[in-house]
Amino acid sequence: MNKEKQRGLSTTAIHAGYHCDPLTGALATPIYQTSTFVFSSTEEGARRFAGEEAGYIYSRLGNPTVTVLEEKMAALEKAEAGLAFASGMAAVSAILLALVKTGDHILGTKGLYGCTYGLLNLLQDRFQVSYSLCDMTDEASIRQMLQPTTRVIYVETPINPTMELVDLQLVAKIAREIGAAVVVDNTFMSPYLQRPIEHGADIVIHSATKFIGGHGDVIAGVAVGPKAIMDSIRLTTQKDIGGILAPFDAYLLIRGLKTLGVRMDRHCENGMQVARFLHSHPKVAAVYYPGLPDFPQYDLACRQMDGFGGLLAFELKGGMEAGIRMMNNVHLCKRAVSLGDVDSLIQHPASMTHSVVPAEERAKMGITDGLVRLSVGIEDIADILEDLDTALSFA
Ligand code: LCS
Repeated sequence: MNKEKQRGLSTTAIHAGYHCDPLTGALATPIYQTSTFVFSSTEEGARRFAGEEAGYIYSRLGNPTVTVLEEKMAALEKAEAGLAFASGMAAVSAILLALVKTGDHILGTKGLYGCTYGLLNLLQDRFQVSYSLCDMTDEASIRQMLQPTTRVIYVETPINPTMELVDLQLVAKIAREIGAAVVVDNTFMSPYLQRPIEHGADIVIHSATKFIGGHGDVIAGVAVGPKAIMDSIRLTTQKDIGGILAPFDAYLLIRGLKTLGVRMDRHCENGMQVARFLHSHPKVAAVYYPGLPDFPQYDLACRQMDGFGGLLAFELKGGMEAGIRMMNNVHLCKRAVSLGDVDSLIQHPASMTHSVVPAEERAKMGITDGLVRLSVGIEDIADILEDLDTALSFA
């Protein structure tokens, strides 16, 4: 590992991957808004295409601004290499398509983001890659669901939106026994709060749209992992499907990453205060936040995560109707999907992010019709609590 890996995460987020422009001294990463790169000779072009010489060719194959982001994310996740994509789903699909072929099996966590669930169904229906979803809180149930053809164990932890956790070391141990790859979607935590590779995961994916960007102004994805695998994906499912990230969007993410540490600390502080407030509110039936001592996997959260984050889900005693009334009466918190922004965002998974999942599957995932998800932003906590308190008076 290089020197960046020894530094603190906030320092790494600011400095990794870029050391000021050698030509101009520019402190901020230049946006290389170019589709192609000029070769100094025909032979040089040929050598680059043959992989005999490093250097840029065409921005679908690599771009200097995007490279800075990829190196930052790899350094933060303690991975060897990274790849940036046009969206989180572009990252998820490029990784899964690179790892499986017809006849293989993917074992996923009991709950998954709605579009990831949609992709698994597409792979099954169109390409005969089967999948099963499994309660990974229990070793026996993981082992029971394995098949001889299981090539990938695909994990969200915390799971969107139920906040259930998965013990990454346990999953990695089982995966090693059967030679399967562990792919972890770390979107809910960011590398500041959880680094799955330290727990044995092979590949980590982010919807960088969320905490990595942090400001709600870019759709993007990142995957990091072993260099050999990332190099091969760059030349196959990334290059040939083509869901690559634009240089300006990479710049926005690089800029967002510079404040990752301070933003995440504040998300954690505010998340904990909102969780406590909801937990003691007479109209709230249940709060799902890993930082509450009565959260069923509180011990695992303390072991695996460096903070509890800004995401939580809750149910009201008045069920779905009360939830709708509450959501219709927030003002500071915005009714919107997405998460991890500086703005607080509230949404209803059953009718929004997970509406593509059939009702009976949603029930198995633990997504009740009354579940509300809140991504707690970094506004002043008194203002967030006041907004929620007022909205709850309508519930
Ligand atoms: N993985 C997770 C855990 C996600 O939450 C999302 C998006 C994705 C992958 C896909 O990333 P995208 O392509 O949107 O960058 N989650 C969303 C959500 O919960 N609300 O809106 C989008």
